Amino acid sequence: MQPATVHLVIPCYQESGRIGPFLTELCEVTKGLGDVSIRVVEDGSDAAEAERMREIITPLCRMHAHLHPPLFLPQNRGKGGAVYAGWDQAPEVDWLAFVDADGSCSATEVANLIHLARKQSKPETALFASRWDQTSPRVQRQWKRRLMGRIFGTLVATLLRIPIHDSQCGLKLVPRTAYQRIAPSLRIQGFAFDVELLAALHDSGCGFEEVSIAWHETPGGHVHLIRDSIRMARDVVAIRRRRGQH
Ligand SMILES: Nc1nc2c(ncn2[C@@H]2O[C@H](COP(=O)(O)OP(=O)(O)OP(=O)(O)O)[C@@H](O)[C@H]2O)c(=O)[nH]1
Ligand SMILES: [Mg+2]
Repeated sequence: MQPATVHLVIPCYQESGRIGPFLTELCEVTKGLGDVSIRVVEDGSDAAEAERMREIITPLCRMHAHLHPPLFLPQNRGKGGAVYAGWDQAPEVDWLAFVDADGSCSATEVANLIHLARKQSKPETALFASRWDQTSPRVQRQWKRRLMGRIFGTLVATLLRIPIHDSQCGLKLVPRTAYQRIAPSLRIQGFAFDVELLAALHDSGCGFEEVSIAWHETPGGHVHLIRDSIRMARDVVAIRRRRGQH
């Protein structure tokens, strides 16, 4: 039997300094899996940055047929906007996925989650990588991010009444049919897009599973702990309102 097809998007904003080693490893690790395609979506960085990304990605595309040419968005949309732009390019695969560009979640973890998706016998279940076991030595994060992650996870679970610990981990696999069903309702393009995606999947009857992974924080992150957390908390309240929760 043919393995389920997977399209993996890497959303990037100002990532030329970090993506090279991770993308190289990811291409190597996934080429043996078969029926996995990868696309970098460059989210409206400036022309010099786009050029640097081309210089890194073009030689890798020549070596790996499953690495598609990058998609350059003319304007910055935000992480969610970039993920969705990439997913919309693959309307026929079985699984849509994304992974962060910085390699905090290794290529091996990506391969493990793909294996798990392919073994999945349950109907329509999304796989969300998770750093929920924050005491595990496999999860290396600064204490500030650990704490914020825990507070935000509790906020999401409580306000939306969805039993999740870590909605923000940068690796997820979603059944394509489930995504297409909910795509017209998705509004959030920034860092809280995963929360809206989770809520919409849940409300549409698609299950989800949190899969504990190893995580090694990489310096140079874009998420501003205070400013982005406030924005994201507001987004969670807006999602709750749109769901008609009181
Ligand atoms: N497309 C797009 N991607 C973005 C944007 N900002 C961040 N990203 C991507 O989102 C992913 C996660 O961002 P990071 O910078 O790794 O976030 P972080 O501050 O390290 O936070 P954690 O990884 O959760 O610890 C990376 O692949 C980024 O390139 C944006 O405006 N647009
Ligand atoms: Mg990161």
